[in-house]
Amino acid sequence: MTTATLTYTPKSYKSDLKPIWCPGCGDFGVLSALYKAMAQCQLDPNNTVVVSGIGCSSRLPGFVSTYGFHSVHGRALPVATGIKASRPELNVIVVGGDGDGYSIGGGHLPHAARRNLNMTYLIMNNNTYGLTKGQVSPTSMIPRASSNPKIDPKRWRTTPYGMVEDHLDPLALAVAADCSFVARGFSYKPNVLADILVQAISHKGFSLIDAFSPCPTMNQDQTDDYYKNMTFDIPADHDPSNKTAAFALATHPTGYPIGVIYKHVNKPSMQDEEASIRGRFTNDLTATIDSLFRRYL
Ligand SMILES: Cc1ncc(C[n+]2csc(CCOP(=O)(O)OP(=O)(O)O)c2C)c(N)n1
Ligand code: SF4
Repeated sequence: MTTATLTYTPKSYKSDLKPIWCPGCGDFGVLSALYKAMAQCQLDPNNTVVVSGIGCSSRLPGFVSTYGFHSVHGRALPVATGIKASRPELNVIVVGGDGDGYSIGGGHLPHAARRNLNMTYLIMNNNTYGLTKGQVSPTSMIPRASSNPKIDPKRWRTTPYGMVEDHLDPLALAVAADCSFVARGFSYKPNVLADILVQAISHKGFSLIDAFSPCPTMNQDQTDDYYKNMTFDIPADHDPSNKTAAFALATHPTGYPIGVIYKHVNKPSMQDEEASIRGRFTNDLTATIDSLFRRYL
């Protein structure tokens, strides 16, 4: 498509509200990638809804000029599922933080993967609860308490003696749940993230993108430099349809791969299955009515 034929540009999706995130917050980069991806997909704002939970990152729907739903902490996926199930023609994009999506809302993720509704879930992963002042989230990387870490209590105010729980790996969880599209992005690479988003939005089924998005105010350990040093591009010969290879990448021992990790094409969605029931039910009903007519007329 040439630029001249484009109806929507990234600017078309900007709302009148200015983001109130802290200077240096990674969520700015994620938002700019989302604008670019929406323009590349030429999503009609009148047919698009952005749904979020609660958190700094969950403010995002306010900054996008589509329909939006700033819902309840951890409940973005159920709200989005209801919207997509009742209005399948809408483009549904779900956004939020790692606390929102993997902690209080974590139980919804495998079920969204099972239903495989055609929507995209973009998590801004800053490895902490930003809005509520830096408590540990399920992806926090603070040392374990038993390793007697020297943790600066001013930096990690609610965890001065270290973590008492293990952290979880959201990408491994998503691959294990057979989420039909699993990817990782990084807010400091907005063009790469935009490209991943385009692939996710174009994918038929439920797509999860975990995008590292530094929180310089509450997490001074996972900084932009940390993510820059710890991330690497997925090797060109990686086959995302290979679940075993995807799992190995998702659980890489020394770094975090950026790109599409896993893709299950042609996985049926709940709506495909329901359509098939509807067809069979109509046939059965017609046959029953026919036989009743034959018997009594
Ligand atoms: C039911 C409920 N429990 C707790 C809270 C408090 N709360 C609001 S946002 C938040 C965590 C936000 O962290 P995250 O989802 O990672 O988003 P971030 O702010 O880091 O972008 C919590 C615990 C709430 N609003 N509702
Ligand atoms: S507290 Fe962290 S996540 Fe929230 S706006 Fe500030 S930098 Fe971003």
